[in-house]
Amino acid sequence: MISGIEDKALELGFDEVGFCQADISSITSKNLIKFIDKGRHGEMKWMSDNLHRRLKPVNMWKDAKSAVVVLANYSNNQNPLHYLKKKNNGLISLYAKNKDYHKWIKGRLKNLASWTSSKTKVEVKVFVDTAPLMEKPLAESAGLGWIGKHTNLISKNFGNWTFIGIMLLNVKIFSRKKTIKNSCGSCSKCIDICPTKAFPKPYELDARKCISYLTIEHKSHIPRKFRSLLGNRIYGCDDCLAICPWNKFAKLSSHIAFLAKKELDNISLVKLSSIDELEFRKMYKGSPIKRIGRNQFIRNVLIAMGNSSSRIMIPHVSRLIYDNSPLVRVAAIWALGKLSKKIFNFEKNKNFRNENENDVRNEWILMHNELEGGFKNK
Ligand code: B12
Ligand code: SF4
Ligand code: SF4
Repeated sequence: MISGIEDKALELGFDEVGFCQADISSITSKNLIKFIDKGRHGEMKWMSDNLHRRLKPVNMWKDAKSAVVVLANYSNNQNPLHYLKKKNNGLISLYAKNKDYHKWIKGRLKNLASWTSSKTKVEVKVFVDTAPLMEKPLAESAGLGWIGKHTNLISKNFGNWTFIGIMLLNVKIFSRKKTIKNSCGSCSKCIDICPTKAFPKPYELDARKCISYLTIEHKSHIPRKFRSLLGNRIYGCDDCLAICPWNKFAKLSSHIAFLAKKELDNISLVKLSSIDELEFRKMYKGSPIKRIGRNQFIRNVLIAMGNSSSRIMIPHVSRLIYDNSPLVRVAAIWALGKLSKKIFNFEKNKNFRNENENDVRNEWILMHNELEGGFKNK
């Protein structure tokens, strides 16, 4: 049975397959509790709400005995770190430059599940990210890689650029692969490069400080202390993965669905700042970016514009001071303050009195104080 499932999974397009018991160690469960207790999940309320279910796969499905774990390679041979210097362009993390991986993986896992049920009497259930199984520890137990200091799974076949998918079964099957020894050694490149210092310790992440969380999961205003650190990253962040020396094993993905779409790759911030709701939905149809909606996306674009030090941005940022969304207006005020004190003061004099939203009024005041407190601008 085991080789049949493996062959079928590879035939469906997955790049690697492993098997393990449907269980995670008690240390992993305890660490998940610590993570939640410390509030490191931030606004991702589903994590605390589903805590009990996530502690063990059997809490999700009581009959679960083993797990089929699949990897999908999404490397497009780009080094995202090179694009950080292109300050007038928005940097979208590698995983989001084309199709939504949830759909890609889920579709194939469902096919694998139907195939398995048709060939055997085994019962199966599939999980991808949206269902909150602990995927990385299962992938590690299945011998597909090790969890690095940056908290992600590293594969000796594909480096850092893999998605994980899981299918649970109600029968026991044993892994044929040995677990892979953690090979981080004394390296600390991922910890050192993190722009927001999101790792309290190696192997621990405070999601609230991670740019991936701030740009995607955090729905309200990005806390002021992180805004400058975002640089031109407008959706997710790849720095800790991209710096990892084990990317020497990365290979170009054979899945067209994950290769960077030209129109989503390093687009001009000016162009992005002008898109309305309809254009946003059209542009990001089928992409994970669509999930955050136009206002949150423009919020991120504006923070990047504020970080660009580029005067060509000023008229485009000024226009968004008049946007209907308070989320957008706050980010526009911040960006304008970063780009030009003179135009900031002009717009403030024009708009402050008429502003009804407290958050937006507050941003005018905070930025004004920041500029009067010695902020230098050309
Ligand atoms: C929530 C989540 C996030 C959060 C939190 C990230 C994180 N490291 O947990 C945010 C939004 C920040 C995020 C970002 C990213 N994510 Co994400 N994310 C998830 C999700 C849905 C759940 C992960 C989870 O349970 N985290 C909770 C914590 C507790 O887990 P953990 O970090 O693994 O914690 C372990 C250890 O670090 C340690 N530990 C942690 N905290 C503490 C605290 C103490 C005190 C102690 C002692 C120990 C300890 O013990 C824990 C248990 O083993 C998974 C999918 C899934 N269902 O598993 C995808 C997943 C992990 N993400 C993925 C990806 C691709 C990303 C990004 C690369 C996307 C991007 N480019 O922007 C970044 C990477 C950032 C990073 N360095 O991790 C992939 C990773 C694939 C892989 N090869 O590992 C996954 C598996 C999705 C998938 N199906 O492929 N993600
Ligand atoms: S994804 Fe970026 S912000 Fe998040 S931990 Fe890695 S380097 Fe830090
Ligand atoms: S950069 Fe170094 S420490 Fe971080 S995950 Fe890669 S090998 Fe491990």
